[in-house]
Amino acid sequence: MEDIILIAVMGVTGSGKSNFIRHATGGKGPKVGGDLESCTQTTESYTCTIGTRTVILLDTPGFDDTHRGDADILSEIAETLSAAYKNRIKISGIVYLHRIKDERMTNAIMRNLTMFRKLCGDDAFKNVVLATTFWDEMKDHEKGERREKQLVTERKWWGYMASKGSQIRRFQNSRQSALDIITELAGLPRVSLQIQREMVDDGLTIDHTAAGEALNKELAELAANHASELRKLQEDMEQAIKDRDEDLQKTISEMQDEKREMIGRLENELEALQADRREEMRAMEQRFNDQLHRLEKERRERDEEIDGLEARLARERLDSDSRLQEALARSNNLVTKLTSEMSSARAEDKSRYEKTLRDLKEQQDRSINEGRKWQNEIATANDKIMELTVMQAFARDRDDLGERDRLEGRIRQLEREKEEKEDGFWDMLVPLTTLAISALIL
Ligand SMILES: Nc1nc2c(ncn2[C@@H]2O[C@H](COP(=O)(O)OP(=O)(O)OP(=O)(O)O)[C@@H](O)[C@H]2O)c(=O)[nH]1
Ligand SMILES: [Mg+2]
Repeated sequence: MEDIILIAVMGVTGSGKSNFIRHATGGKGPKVGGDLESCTQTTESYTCTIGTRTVILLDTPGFDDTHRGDADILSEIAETLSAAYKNRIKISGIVYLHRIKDERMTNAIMRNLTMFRKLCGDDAFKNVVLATTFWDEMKDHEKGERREKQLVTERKWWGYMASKGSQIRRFQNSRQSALDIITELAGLPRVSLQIQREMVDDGLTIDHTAAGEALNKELAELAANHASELRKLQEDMEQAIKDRDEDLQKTISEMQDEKREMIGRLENELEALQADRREEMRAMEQRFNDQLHRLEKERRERDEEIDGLEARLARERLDSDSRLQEALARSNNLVTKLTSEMSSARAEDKSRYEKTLRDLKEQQDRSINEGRKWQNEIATANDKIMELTVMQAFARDRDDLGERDRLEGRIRQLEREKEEKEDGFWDMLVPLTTLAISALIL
């Protein structure tokens, strides 16, 4: 598993996580959302390759998701990360995204950030890239730069993480930019995250992890605030009843309903955080395990295919070597034969023998030179074929059929060119034999 790189992508809804992964995977990644609605509902993994290494990218739903509660999202992210850890895959890095065009650090952004920090733990901050998105939509670039600076300066925003080794980057909404960030993280020593250690090594349930406790505290505070506002509304209601102000009673009643609904939602969330999720954990672990097996199988097949090609190319080289040596050996025999015949030939035939021998030698030299040149050319073509075959295997693994077919076309073209060169070379060897024959019937 050492050459499998695991990178998680996190950030609030709409910060561009799925978009980042789509760029990294060359368009094969997740669906990206519109501007307002959150799009990614569950943690999904996608793969891309860097050189010959497979990278698993985890696309996570952002907190303050419009469809689900934060407790549910935290649980799901925690389960996925734990499943990876249980499968002995350590994290190479986390990309945390933030829209540079956001004017304010909203509650949602701050809650997301708090959860993220608790989930990582201080030791993992050196494996974090804090990246800003939407630079292409910042008309006032200097404003963006000022905001970025402020993000890094404020300890409660990115400052603390940056002081612990997190890198600050700008995502330029391009494939290269995504790959640059991934490559940087892929080169780092791997780490485990605090939530992984808490859940897997210490056997804690989500509500007892640092991130879970932080969320629990926040949800309980919010619920308490709403409850106190509800009490205040009750007092207002009693007053409105005394005043027989029916309009006000109606308004207050609506506000009370709203508050009760909010409290109900928060209580559900608090409950969700404490729910027994062992089944989900096991299912997630199995999913991760299946994915790893699939990757392993793909890699084995890829290795076999490449080994097969390597063996074929080596055989071809050996064949051509021995064919060339054979032709030269035959013509050497002829040289010996002609030389010995010449010594006993009549004086008037000697010059014909000499000429044939000269031609034969010249042809031999040319064949040796051309042979070397040809073999170099074939070796270069074979290297290229090998490189393209590896690229093609990776394109196939990531279902990039367009790229796979394009590479297939180039490989076939190279094979054809190689064949033509080969035919040309053997044609060039013919005079060695022809000369020999004409010499024989001398
Ligand atoms: N112009 C521009 N658009 C971006 C950038 N990053 C993301 N977007 C767009 O912003 C929208 C939301 O992006 P997503 O990648 O779906 O956001 P997300 O973080 O995955 O959101 P959730 O799945 O809801 O958590 C999409 O329409 C993206 O195309 C960027 O750097 N520049
Ligand atoms: Mg998404």
